[in-house]
Amino acid sequence: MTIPPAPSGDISDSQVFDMTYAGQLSFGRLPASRDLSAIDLAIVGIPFDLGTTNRPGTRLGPRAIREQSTLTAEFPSGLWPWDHSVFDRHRVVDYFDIGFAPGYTEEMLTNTVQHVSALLEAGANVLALGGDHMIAYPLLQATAAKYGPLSLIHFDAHSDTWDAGEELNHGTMFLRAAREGLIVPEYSVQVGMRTPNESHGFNVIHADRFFEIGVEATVAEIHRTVGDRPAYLSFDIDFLDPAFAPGTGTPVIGGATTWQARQLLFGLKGLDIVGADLVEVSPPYDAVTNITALAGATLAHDELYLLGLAREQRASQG
Ligand SMILES: [Mn+2]
Repeated sequence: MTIPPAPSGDISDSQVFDMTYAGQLSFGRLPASRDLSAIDLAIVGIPFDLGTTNRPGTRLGPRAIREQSTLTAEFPSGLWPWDHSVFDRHRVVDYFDIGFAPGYTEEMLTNTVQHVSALLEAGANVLALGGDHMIAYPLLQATAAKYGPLSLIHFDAHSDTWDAGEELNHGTMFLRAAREGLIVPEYSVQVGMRTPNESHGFNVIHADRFFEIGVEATVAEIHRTVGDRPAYLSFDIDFLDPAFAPGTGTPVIGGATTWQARQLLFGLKGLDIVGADLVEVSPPYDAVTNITALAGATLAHDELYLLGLAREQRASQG
């Protein structure tokens, strides 16, 4: 028999690409890059879970989201039902994970600020994958340094504005960020809360009220509150009901469906979203089904579209 010729080319070979269950593990099959001269949108993983007050495991979140993202990114025409592919209109890369020594929280904070600041200074926008919600704090530090005090658009079961003085964890960072002037409560909206806390001046749309007024009125209220101010979009996967997202550290029943979550995100078109995160996916509690990571990957992919549309809007406004 004849021995076939040696294969040529690299591992981006289309046959490998077509296999959703195999191949290179990056968000949406994107190229891995840290070339700051050629990035519009960067996916940045922050595998940190020392800020959680209950069950850990979100350090494994970025990798699990990347794995499920091969399903959301397999269609060349884009993620349904968006009318384009964000990958066609922007240079999107997977910047991969922020490194830090396990146990050294200060190092995570410093390294996150440094990397994200460098990306923002180079003109890119960042979608961060958690990690627990505490990672939003260094992200807000870097983003506010670039864009000024921010509106926060926050989906979550918890308000994360617990008053614990200087203590920084995944339930306190938004009050601390407000006190430090990184975010402005009056121009910020928190949606989905179903745990008790003071509002601290934020516009809080509790889960009960959201179910009462629905997606459309909630979207309208977000637009009214945020206006044309630069906004940071923070999505805690426990905004979803545990039926849709069991794989998270602090689940609370009575949350939204994945469909409602996506409708809410579609409704944010037109807002000047300059930074975003998707946090609190904890794969150890997501065993067998991976549905939490799939929800996380899909919602993160939606957030990427919002970041891209906001870039186009800023460009057209000169
Ligand atoms: Mn949270």
